[in-house]
Amino acid sequence: MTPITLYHCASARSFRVLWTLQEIGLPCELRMLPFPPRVLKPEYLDINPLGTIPLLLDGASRLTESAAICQYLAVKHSPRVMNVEPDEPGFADYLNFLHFGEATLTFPQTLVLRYSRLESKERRQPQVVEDYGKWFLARLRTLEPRLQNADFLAAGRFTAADVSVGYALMLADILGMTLQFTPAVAAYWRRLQQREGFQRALAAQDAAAREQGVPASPV
Ligand SMILES: N[C@@H](CCC(=O)N[C@@H](CS)C(=O)NCC(=O)O)C(=O)O
Repeated sequence: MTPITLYHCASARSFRVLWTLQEIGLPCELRMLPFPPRVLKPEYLDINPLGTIPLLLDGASRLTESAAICQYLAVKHSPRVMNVEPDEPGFADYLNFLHFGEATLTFPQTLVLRYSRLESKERRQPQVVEDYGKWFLARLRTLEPRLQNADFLAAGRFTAADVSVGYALMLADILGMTLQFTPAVAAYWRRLQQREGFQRALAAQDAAAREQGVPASPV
């Protein structure tokens, strides 16, 4: 059987996929790229014209959206564990938070990252950083009441929805925003980081980055 191949940059959104693979215990060929690949590894555009990561190849299947890939892996390989089935009470919450992680939380973070770190000094935009930082934190706060009453976001267990939202918390940590987390969100982030699957994903990206001569730290 052809192994699953994941194209990944250290601690970028593709970490969601690596984390899911580690939680499920699925082997993959991890191909590390420098960030941004379209500039630092232009031949990657031949494989993925979008130039973005993640890219997951699984036989004839080819996916480029991190939340969709987590859903794909969970439904195929982890029914009733990482995936929540339609007949379970947490199904709607599961899908909602799986997509909330990327579409609602990571979107404003991307603007913060870009205009505080990725752009050249002259093109940085402190107002954008402040406005979209507040936007992110306001949306994140909506999780507080839910996490005061539950350890995880859906179905009373750790699922791919937690990976999706958990990655947004990881990116917020990289961006230095954890002091602004509300108490239950902060405790949730501590809980997620203690998971063996999360630790294994960090170790796997570090080892692969070293072996492949790619930066192991995020931008
Ligand atoms: N919605 C997509 C976004 C993919 C994306 O924009 N990835 C970023 C890294 S976090 C990227 O590859 N940026 C490099 C670029 O746009 O050139 C997902 O969730 O996977």
